[in-house]
Amino acid sequence: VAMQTYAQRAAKQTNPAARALLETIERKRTNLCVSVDVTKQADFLRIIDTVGPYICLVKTHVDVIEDFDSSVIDRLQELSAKHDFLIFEDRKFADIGNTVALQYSSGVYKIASWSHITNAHPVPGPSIISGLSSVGVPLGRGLLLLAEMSTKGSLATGSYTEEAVRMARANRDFVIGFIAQHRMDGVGLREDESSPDEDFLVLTPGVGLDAKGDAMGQQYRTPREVVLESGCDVIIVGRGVYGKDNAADPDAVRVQAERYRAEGWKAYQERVGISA
Ligand code: UP6
Repeated sequence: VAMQTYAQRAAKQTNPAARALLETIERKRTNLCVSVDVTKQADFLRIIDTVGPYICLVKTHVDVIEDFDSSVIDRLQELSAKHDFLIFEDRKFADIGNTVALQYSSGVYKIASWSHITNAHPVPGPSIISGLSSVGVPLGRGLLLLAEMSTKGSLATGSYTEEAVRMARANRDFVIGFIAQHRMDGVGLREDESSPDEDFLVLTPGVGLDAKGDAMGQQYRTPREVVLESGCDVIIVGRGVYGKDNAADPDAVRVQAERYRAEGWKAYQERVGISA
């Protein structure tokens, strides 16, 4: 699967969010997702308007926006239509099925009503997928399981990662892939199980070209390491694009978004053997 083009893979997806994401990647020739972790809605919307042309997906943490009101979601959806990208609320659900169904559908944010893709920790077991899918499947949404994390000392390794993949395999209508650091095809198969014809999307945070990490355990790898060497499909970049001094300067943000888009796409072309 890692050798196939995004277009070839799009055609085989049955989940609408997975298909739309792969089609968007192919149409816009970008596997860049920008993570916009800022606390003011004006900054949030300005950065998204700037990076919009260069991304397939925007990743949000809406609960860090201090001056949040529902108009932020209206604007976000307008930008999604204007620039042709999907929306991924990085909610990292982690509770029992009944609670996550409420958190996903209700409350201040009503995530399921606007976020094409969201994610969950597999730690509660398969019931977290049942809870979220009861809300998300009728809306055509997709779920990513956190099979690995980018942070130093992460506990999501080994048999935990393998069980996450097994949970995904059992829920292919809703689970479209993983937040992980490597491709997961065939991971966790028992000896008596034959290799299924499966295509999980792998979206990878912890991507940076200028830093190796931060002071709080984050670890960065380059787009080339992530896409070419580890076979991941989408690079998720936050502070590398808007970080430190850039956030207020749209030109600086644009330059970084173009740079990460180019690096991610070059690594993909090399992986599937397309000459630039
Ligand atoms: N994120 C990680 N690592 C994970 C999972 N999620 O960094 O394993 C998320 C963070 C943040 C973004 O919540 O929103 O990806 C990374 O931001 P950065 O590029 O600024 O470090």
